[in-house]
Amino acid sequence: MLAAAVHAQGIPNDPLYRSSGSWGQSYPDQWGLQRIGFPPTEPTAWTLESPQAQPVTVAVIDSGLDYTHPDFPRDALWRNPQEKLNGIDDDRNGYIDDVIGWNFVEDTNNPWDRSGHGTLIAGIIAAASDNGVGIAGINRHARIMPLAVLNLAGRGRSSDIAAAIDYAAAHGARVINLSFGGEAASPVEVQAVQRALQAGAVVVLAAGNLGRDTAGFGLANIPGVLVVAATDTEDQRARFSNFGRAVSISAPGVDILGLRARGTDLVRTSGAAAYRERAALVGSDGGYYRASGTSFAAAFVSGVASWILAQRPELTGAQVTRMMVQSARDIGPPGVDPLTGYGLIDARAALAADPEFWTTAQIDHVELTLRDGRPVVRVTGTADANQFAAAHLRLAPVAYPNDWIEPAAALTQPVRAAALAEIDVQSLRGSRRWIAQLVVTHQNGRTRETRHLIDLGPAP
Ligand SMILES: [Ca+2]
Ligand SMILES: [Ca+2]
Ligand SMILES: [Ca+2]
Repeated sequence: MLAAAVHAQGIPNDPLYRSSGSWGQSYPDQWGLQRIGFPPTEPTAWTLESPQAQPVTVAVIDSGLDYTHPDFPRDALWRNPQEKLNGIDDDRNGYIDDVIGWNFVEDTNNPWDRSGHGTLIAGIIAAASDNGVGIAGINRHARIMPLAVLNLAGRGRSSDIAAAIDYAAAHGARVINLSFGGEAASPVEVQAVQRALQAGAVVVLAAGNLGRDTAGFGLANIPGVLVVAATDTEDQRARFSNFGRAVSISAPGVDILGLRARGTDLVRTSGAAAYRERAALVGSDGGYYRASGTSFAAAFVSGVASWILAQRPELTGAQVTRMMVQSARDIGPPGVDPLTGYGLIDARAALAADPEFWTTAQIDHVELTLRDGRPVVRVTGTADANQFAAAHLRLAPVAYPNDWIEPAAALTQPVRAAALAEIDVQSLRGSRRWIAQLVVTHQNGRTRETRHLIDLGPAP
């Protein structure tokens, strides 16, 4: 009864969840978890949990998992119900004795984590919560399916990655976490991700840590993939985080605390310069570890996706993806922006979101062209919603960003990847540089905006 009362209260008792400054920093040790809707004070998202919550399988396609970690619950490890440890491929899936997953790197049934990367991710999602030990994970209903594809250097063969994605989808993973950026993806990987999406999985992809635009990246540009950028404690895009039109959403990715796989020192292994050995270890027994990267931002999104599916198993992967994206809290440049996407993931808002609701405000490009021999600025993009009411395009001089003009008529019909407006250049005298703001209004009154710079170049 006591445990039930504690859960009803919703605030876990894990010491590193409640502490701050354990490595001399000014913020809570699990600041990221707290920032996305799970703070240690009411209202916290955990209090919204359904008493009928169901287990949810989450494939962590990564470096493996230390499944013996004392703060990783035994029942948070996925089990293959059709496989026995007997030297026989009982379920005839091509993998002998794959009782808890598979190690594609070593071609064994032991997805042990040698680098520590995958264990950090798994712990963010599913570390034991409210057990009085260490950290709290997001979702105590998550069942982690560890599929090892990354070697010590963090690299994986595309054939292994594709096979692991197929394995995850075939064995009922409702969430697939891919924390390896994936700038150059082979067609086999792209096709495997497309199959997983068609099978109804939520596919979460780290944007990557090169500080680059993800335009042209193989996996990031597959429609339906959730691409996650990393933010810092000020809700700013982390400097290392990749960015671009493909970014869907943001989540904390700086100084993130997780489980340390036994014997690992991830930052050292990844070759960071000026790293003092064991400096990232946390806890008297070194059982915890802190690291930065979009990998861990992706883990937060996977954790929230699985947490929503635990409460509402009837939802499709596309619905869960939409609920998280559409309910994200706007950060960075106003509206949808290429640095942070729709904004910071918000677990409470995502669970409460209407699974059908969506609005899109997107400016693809701006060009100077001629219409009936007169110079015009053509603004192309998408203004749409599941229940579209109207869209407005407004302009303000860069030097006077509050002096909005509305040089074109409001849109009363949705526009998809077509001209939103053609603005007579005559109406843009007075400034060569303008901020264009597209605001889409849903029939429920909610709005979505995005902005784009219009540069007319030097004065003629
Ligand atoms: Ca098998
Ligand atoms: Ca714990
Ligand atoms: Ca924004």
